[in-house]
Amino acid sequence: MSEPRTNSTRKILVVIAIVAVAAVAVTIPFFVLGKNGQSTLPAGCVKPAGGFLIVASNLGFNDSESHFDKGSWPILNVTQGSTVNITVCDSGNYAHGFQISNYYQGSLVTLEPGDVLHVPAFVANQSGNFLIYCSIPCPIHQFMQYGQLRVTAS
Ligand SMILES: [Cu+2]
Repeated sequence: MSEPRTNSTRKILVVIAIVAVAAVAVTIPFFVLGKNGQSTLPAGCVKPAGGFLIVASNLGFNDSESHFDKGSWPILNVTQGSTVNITVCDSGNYAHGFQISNYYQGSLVTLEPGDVLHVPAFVANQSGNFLIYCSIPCPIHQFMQYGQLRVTAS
């Protein structure tokens, strides 16, 4: 008489174990995302009107690590002669440099975690593709070397 009861208890335990494993599997990515700084942006980390927002997280510039094998990222498209506004924020755990070949290289700009950088507005007077990259050593440096400002000739 006691055997069926034991079997149903076992079934219930198996179901509980499956539910527990599933709950942990669903929850883990949220902790990982939190660690990567994706859930909270620094105060003032806002896309400028008509401009671009670049978030430097532990996953690169705008998650460039996940685009690493697909080519340049991030890509900022503008027309020659237009004024370019870019805000860069550091939502991750590492300091980064921020440079744009030809357009924003005057000084070595370093972003500390939590920093928000408003790149001084500039006019894209020269057409072509210009590299956007991190200019100081950091743990994810290789994923922050292939951004592009693409200036289309007017
Ligand atoms: Cu770097």
